[in-house]
Amino acid sequence: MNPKDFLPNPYRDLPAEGKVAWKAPSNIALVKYWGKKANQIPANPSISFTLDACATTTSIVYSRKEESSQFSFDLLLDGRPKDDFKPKIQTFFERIVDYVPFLTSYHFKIETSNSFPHSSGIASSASGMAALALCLLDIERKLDAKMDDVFFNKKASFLARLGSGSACRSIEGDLIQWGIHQEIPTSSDLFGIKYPFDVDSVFNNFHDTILLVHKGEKQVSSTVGHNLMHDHPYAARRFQQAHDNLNKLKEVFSKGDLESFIQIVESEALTLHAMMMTSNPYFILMKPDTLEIINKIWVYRKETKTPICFTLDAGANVHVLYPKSVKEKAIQFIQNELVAHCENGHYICDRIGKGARKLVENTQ
Ligand code: 2P0
Repeated sequence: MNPKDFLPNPYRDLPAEGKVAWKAPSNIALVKYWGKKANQIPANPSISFTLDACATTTSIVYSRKEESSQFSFDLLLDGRPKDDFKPKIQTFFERIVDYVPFLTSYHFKIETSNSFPHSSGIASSASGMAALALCLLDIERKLDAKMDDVFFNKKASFLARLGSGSACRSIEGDLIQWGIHQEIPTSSDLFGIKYPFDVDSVFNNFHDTILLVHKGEKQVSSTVGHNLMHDHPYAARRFQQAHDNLNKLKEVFSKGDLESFIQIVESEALTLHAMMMTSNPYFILMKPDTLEIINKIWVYRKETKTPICFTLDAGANVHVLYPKSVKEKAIQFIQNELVAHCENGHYICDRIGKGARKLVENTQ
């Protein structure tokens, strides 16, 4: 497909008003997206587990306004105006208006809230942009009765990507791949797809316990980090490595090979942070407690042979991944040894999820 396929036919009758609401989950990448080209095109393919508990709920009440090229919207986070988020939404609207041209015909009241605590260091951009994209596309679906679920999910992912790259992996569950890969014929740079190959049942019920090591704002945003991959001395090799790791995962997933899964996932996490440490300017997002946790996981795994591993996002928090079959042991270990490294002892128990869901029937 190409971007033109997402341009709608001219609208006939725009309703006067309406309401939509969606809940979209966050996701955690196994093979990481780090580096991008123009128009939110990823420099390398990635794959992620869709999460369940960490999610954003967004509702939009829309009402007709005078036609003009200006956007008009209010933004509320947890019921309070959140004006510092507005520039990001404005930029998002500018990027997607060609694909959802009704944006200039309405005033939107956007209300949003996250299931995870404020400033937890968990990025809300993936779930937030996914929920917003789904609400907007749902408004368009009311105008185009022919839009089926397959196209709806593709276009929602396409729009979400233009808000935040990783958001395109937060529409569906439970294993989502994004970015062209030679061995995955249906893969696309424009939207995420459900992983199309066999996946052993050991991966069906994976858990992700997120250890909140550092809850403050990070010193370098992901968008800045992505841009530092331009002219990065190791960029070309890193992008190739992501392709190679996706190749290796095909057999790992089909065979349920947890040992190789752990090796690839942990290597991806450390490579992501190695890219940050070797960019110009260089930076470090891990904290001493991040490293303590990693070392303890390694020791525990060696001593007990429990298939438990870590991955990292662009921050200091640690995602501890393990299959459901070892849940009791893993939680015990986390509580006994790892929680002490979390800020105020805080952590979030999450697991693989099935994707976004609609909350309120469109009332127009
Ligand atoms: C990922 N991350 O694959 C990687 C790994 C963080 C670490 O994608 O600039 O918020 O909005 O496209 O998607 C975070 O970057 O960046 C990210 P933008 P995004 O999940």
